[in-house]
Amino acid sequence: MTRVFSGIKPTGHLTLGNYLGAMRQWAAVDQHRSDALFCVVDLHALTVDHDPARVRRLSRQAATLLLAAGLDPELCTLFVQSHVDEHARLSYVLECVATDGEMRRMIQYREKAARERERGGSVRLSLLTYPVLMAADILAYGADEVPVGDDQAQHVELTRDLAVRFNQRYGGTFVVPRATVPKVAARVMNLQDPTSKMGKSDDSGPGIVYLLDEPEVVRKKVARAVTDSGRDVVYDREGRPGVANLLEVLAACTGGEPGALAGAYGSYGQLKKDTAEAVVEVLRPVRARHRELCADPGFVEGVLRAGAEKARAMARPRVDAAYRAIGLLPPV
Ligand code: AQP
Repeated sequence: MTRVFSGIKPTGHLTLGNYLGAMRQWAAVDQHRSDALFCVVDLHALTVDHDPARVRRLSRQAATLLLAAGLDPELCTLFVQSHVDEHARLSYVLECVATDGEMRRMIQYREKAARERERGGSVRLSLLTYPVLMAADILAYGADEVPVGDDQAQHVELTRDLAVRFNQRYGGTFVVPRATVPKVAARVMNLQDPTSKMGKSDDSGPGIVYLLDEPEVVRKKVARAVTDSGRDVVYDREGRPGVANLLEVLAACTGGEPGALAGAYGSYGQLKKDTAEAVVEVLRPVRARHRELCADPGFVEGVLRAGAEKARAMARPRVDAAYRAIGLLPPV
């Protein structure tokens, strides 16, 4: 059976981008057709300036929202990365296979490092090595597929390179995974700056729809979305990124196709209204289930405990094999 692994980083409140680009697909498709593992990758949240209490809170919230979005612990394994030591163990070994040039070429590193510097901060070494830890997350489980939004495709490509290189040098240890990117909403853009991705750790609040936003807040954010200078509704990602983003969100929420939807609108106003309502409807059941789960924190904890145990048992043999293959003496 195909094994699928994917993760979500507790660096902020989860967004519509996380939902449409990843979580929805995990719940509706991936967990049903594969042996699937989903992880709150909290170690990755330490790669930028962070508040410890907030990371803990967001980690619990992300796990709760994943369940609210439809992940079923009977069908998949849901756990927190730092609860399974194998991720950090394997990451070090993979650092001995990766090169610093590869790390410095990663687009996300360059963008995030530039942002840190602009804010006058320093860049953590872990931000540079982040893709290696991500490779460890995936390779520890022998995952065949990694469903991600297209912003993460480059990291999965690096994971493939590291797996191939390790296997060639030290013997076949890792499965070489591939990224699977959704056909719609692979990159939901910021409503205030439609040339940038809607990212949960961005500062621009009004441009980001959070999964837990009240319906009125969603309506306001969509109503204020930046559109383009023209008046007619056409689907043109390059020339009209703001309208294209709204059409893509509407299409992702209603099952339509952005180009075809464009023809149905004569004005931006109606497009915004319909997009806002479609988003509110898509998020309604997630918010309702999230409320129920918050009333039963013991359930979420139980899921995470069982998930970590299962994940540990799955990862340990392969990580032990990698340690042996690369030349480390097994414990006596
Ligand atoms: N805007 C987006 N559109 C489509 N997919 C997205 N994803 C994230 N943003 C969008 C997908 O959600 C999954 C989990 O993402 P992540 O939390 O691991 O990290 P990220 O890609 O770095 O997401 P953010 O929200 O932008 O976080 P920050 O701001 O902290 O960097 C992934 O599959 C991702 O592709």
